[in-house]
Amino acid sequence: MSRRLLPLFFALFLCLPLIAAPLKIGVFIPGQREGSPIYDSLAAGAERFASENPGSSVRVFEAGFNQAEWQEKLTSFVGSNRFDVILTSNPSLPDLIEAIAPFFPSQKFICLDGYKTGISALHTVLYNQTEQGYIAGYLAGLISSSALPGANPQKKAGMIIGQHYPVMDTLIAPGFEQGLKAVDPSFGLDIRVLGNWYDATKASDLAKSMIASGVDVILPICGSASQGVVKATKDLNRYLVFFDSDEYARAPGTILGCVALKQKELAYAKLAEFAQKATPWGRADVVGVKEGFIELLDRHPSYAQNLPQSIRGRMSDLIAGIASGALSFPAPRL
Ligand code: RBF
Repeated sequence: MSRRLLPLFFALFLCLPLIAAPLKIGVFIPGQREGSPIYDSLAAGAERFASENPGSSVRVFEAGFNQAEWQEKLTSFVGSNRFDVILTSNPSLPDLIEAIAPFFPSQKFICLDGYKTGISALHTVLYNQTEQGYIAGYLAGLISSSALPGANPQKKAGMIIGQHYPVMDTLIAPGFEQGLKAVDPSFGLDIRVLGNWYDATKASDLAKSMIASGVDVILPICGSASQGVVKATKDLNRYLVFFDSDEYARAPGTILGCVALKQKELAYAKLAEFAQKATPWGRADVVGVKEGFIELLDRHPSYAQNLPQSIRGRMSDLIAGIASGALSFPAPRL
């Protein structure tokens, strides 16, 4: 080696321990990627990580809608492949992971949208969905109380949910209701349960029936079935607020606000942390607006075009209050 190259060689050698080894990533989707942005963004975050880290690979497995099969499918996904880490997302996954972890002692798991402490093979990150629900509820309350053409004087908002689950019943729905009542304590919340995460026809019927009873703003949390809610609400000239991702383009003028989770960014960040061997195993974290993982998408042209300045101003004040800590929602524990 020439003398001129020697310093470069030593510099590279010293840097080597800092360069993370390529990762084999398994992404377990408890449902389907299509139509559920929370899952699609999870996989997209892993794919971005792999594309930026040469030698890394991602395998995405969709376990489908039959929840009774998830345990077995997770077991065979873990058993049939040698992944450095399994990345997943769902509040019901930590319990399934806890049950199978003892059979795969070297397997590590990262679960977003879940919460469990004390499992040394598992790190979870939950979104503060009381906060997310509150932001969506406050916006829904302002829309319903406004002079917009689809709003009526009745103080009624709705949710169409895939099923009941603890995060829904103790964080999201109470947060949404609190947000509505912060606008006007007389607001009532009508919650309808679909019973699955894909039946768009039934979801459309539920939306129509809610609208007939006086609901003028709906928050759908029902996976790909939300297509039916969008159609019914658009046809009947009422309004939607959305969770999880940027949905404005699906029905401009009907979808008036989106309170997004930065799931792709969180998936990417957690894989980068894993690659640096810095994952806090056994720990359950909670993230929200302050940490940058919950965001009201208020810079989209649709938002400014369809909402009056009076509503946008009150929403900016709310977000500023949460960001400064003036308004805070206790970090939930499940
Ligand atoms: N959300 C979806 O968007 N699509 C789904 O298929 C889906 N399936 C779920 C299954 C179970 C058992 C549970 C507990 C939640 C599910 N969610 C689903 C809701 C998801 O975890 C999250 O609460 C919402 O996306 C709101 O952020």
